[in-house]
Amino acid sequence: MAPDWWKSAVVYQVYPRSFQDSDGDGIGDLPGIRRRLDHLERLGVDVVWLSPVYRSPHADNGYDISDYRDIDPQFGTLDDLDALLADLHARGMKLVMDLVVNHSSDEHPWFVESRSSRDSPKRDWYWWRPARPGREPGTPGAEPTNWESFFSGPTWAYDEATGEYYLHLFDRKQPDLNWENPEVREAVYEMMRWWFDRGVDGFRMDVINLISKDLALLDGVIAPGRTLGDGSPHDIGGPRLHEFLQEMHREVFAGRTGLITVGETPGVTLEEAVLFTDPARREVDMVFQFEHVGLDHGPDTKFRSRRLQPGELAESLTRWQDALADVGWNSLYFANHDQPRSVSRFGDDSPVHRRSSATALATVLHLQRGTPYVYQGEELGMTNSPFAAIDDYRDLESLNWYAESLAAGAVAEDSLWGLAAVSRDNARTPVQWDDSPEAGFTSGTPWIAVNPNSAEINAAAQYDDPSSVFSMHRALIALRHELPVVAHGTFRRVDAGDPAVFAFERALDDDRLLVVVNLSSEPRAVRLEASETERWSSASVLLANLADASASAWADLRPWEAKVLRA
Ligand code: ISL
Repeated sequence: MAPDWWKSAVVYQVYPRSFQDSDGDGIGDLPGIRRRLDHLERLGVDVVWLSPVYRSPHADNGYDISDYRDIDPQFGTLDDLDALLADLHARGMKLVMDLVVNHSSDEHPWFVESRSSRDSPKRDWYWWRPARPGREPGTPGAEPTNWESFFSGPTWAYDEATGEYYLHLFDRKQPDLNWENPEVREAVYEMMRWWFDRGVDGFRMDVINLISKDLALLDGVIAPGRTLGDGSPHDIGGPRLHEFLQEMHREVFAGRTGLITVGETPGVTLEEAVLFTDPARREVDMVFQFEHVGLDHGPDTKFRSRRLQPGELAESLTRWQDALADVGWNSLYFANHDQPRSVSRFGDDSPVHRRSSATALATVLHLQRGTPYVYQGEELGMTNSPFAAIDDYRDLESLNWYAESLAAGAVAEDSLWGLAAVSRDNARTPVQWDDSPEAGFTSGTPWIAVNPNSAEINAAAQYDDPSSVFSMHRALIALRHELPVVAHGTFRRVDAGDPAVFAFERALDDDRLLVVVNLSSEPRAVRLEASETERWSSASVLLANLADASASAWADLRPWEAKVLRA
């Protein structure tokens, strides 16, 4: 197997809680996933990335781990995990686990021991600090820094028993591990080796660019409208980050083959992404960048989002394609368990345009240079959920922000409106398998409501329909496997004379593809330069999302029309 086999692979993300329930408790589980492997095989994906299934109190749906070497009883047992791994391998698919080691759960024995006393041998495994000089410990404003947590409120929790604060960039139940301590690093590496010895094929590394912090722990700037400071310049991309990743590579990956690693790196810049993914540096194979999923965020909070202008998405994607053209590698994604549904956000989920916009987005997703990630339900064109009341939501990020905004005087309807477009729960409703009650997800009551459009949007209705969103993803995935130009070709944006039209060429040796996509709900004219018109004059249609696509590169496009021409 080529060391860069993942360039022609497609990854499918399973969010286990919402994939398939097997025992009627309303929560998806490992035996449930095993039951649905036909779906994944039919789709044609190569790798399954499993969001966390480890033992956890589930403050953040498993991103708060209390035992890295066991499976949470909600999801099954280690035997179930081994069985899933064996099933996937038997079908030629690989399994990637989620590695959440910026923080653990506060219920992890490491943290329990760490908080037990200031003299605990594990005290230094986490970030313990005294109150700000001159301030009464435990009172508002006495936190060691003014940083705001990703999930609202301060990043420091006061521990009365020992009179100090611990750092938590996320929830207070997710204390940050201290990577400065070599014992912490060795414990993580040992755990990773343990999973590799068990047979897993890689890791998706949660917020891996947060593991090194600037030891000065300086206050952050307080933006207009906020009361707490922005800690990100001090806690993202810290001074020892690349050193830690290279050490991890030496300690865990050296001598192992056939693996895949992807770092989740919020706020990563183009320049840093090249450093992370330059193979010569031996850090990770690729990273998730966040530029395109931040374009619609409001200035002070993602919950005051705006609709993108035509062209903004394509421009951002092009920048990343160009920056990693020679060195490094992109991960391609429009959706995951933290983002709203891609068809509702970047497409148009109204009945007229839902299918065409979902397939147009799929065309862009799969045909760029990089490794595509499909998030469960995206291959069906699943939409955001019409949650109406705050009680419909489950995610702590949404619930905390709602409470905070009401406390700051916001009107409830406005805050609900903010949540509706952006809440992570949009992506977490159960997968819609068929038109039966609860969409075939569970025989019980689902932990979060099934989207009421499941009778219309579901897997069973799409398998045999060649025009379905599922069929389009399947065809695009097959194209990556069949044509080296999709996996390995160069990328070049082609000016189509209208910012809403995303046109790009992929080329490898003599093979040339032209991808032309109308990323809007209106018809668009295509105006190519004369040299391009000539270049594509004898092209034919390889794939299209609407019937009767014209083979002319310069033909006008219908709303959300997407086509792939081959020279
Ligand atoms: O969704 C976000 C908040 O607006 C992101 O900033 C998200 O918190 C960030 O991408 C990190 O995500 C990862 O780590 C979190 C976890 O809640 C997310 O589910 C995970 O993907 C903490 O482990």
